[in-house]
Amino acid sequence: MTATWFSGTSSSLVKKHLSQALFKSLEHLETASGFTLEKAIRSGIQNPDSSIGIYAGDADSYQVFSPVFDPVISEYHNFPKGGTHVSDFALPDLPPADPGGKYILSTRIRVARNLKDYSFPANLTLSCRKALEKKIIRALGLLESDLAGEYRPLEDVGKGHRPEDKGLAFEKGDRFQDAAGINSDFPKGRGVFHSLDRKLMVWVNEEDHLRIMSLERSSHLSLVFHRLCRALQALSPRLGFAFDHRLGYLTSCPTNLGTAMRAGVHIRLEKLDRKKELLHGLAKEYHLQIRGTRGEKTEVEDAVFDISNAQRLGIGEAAVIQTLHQGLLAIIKAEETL
Ligand code: CIR
Repeated sequence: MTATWFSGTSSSLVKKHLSQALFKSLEHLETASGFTLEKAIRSGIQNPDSSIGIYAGDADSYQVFSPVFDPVISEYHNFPKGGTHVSDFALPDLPPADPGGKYILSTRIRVARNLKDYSFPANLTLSCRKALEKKIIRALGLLESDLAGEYRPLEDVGKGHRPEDKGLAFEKGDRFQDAAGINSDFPKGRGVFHSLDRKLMVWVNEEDHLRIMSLERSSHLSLVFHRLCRALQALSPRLGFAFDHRLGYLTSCPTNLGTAMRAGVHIRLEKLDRKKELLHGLAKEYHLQIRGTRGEKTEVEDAVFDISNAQRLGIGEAAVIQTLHQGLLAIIKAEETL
């Protein structure tokens, strides 16, 4: 299978940066938790239409297989050789980007986190995934005041047709994650935590150990961000997140490295919907990514766009939010001018 892939036509970054000779020089290596290069690139091999094609099975993968990860990361993130990543959560209060609530429907900021002492989801056994889930549930149970909430195992969500379960569950991963091993034993060992007001949500054992999300129906970016920071401050010392001075927070997919953060809004832009080149120009200027209403690879419905940061590695969290804020102000101004 690997040999056919090397002579095939996949346009993934891993295919571009992994020669057969490099594969041969690394194929005998194993990370601390027994992850191999063959496992790391399985998704790219089984899905030749992958854009990246490689996943990490633990924090050590980024060291042991750095001759292939590094060029993939450099190209995807436009990250220079020898670059470093410094976190910076010191964001001042910002006024809401759309105080009248005319355009922005909601704001959502999520970060991915993995625990440094556990295999990442592509390399987890069922017993390890369950032990990890227990440890995370304990830490989530210690969240206080407005962050306190309830954990629901994914196996139970939807059972009993509780109306409050609506919108809670996450789906089984796609074929790329499936081939990487991320879906193994799904839905066991997975679940969702939510604060009582549902402004904090945590997915446990999806593509990363934790996907921590702060969200609300407003355009108040700094308020949403500061809630997320409070959750991170409480969870981080209890869980010990994998962080590298060069690559930032370590994630299953190299596209999420660095801040591991996606901060975005749902915004209705009826006029810019008919002037897409103007919208895409502004997005480029402010390093933003435009997606369809329901996320990656979906259509724009009712002129509602999902606009979020495109930069993640080599930039601090506060700078990402400030750039998003400035970009949204510019986009709203353009919509109003049209
Ligand atoms: C791929 O290589 O296409 C998949 N493993 C998904 C990569 C993550 N998403 C992305 O590039 N935006």
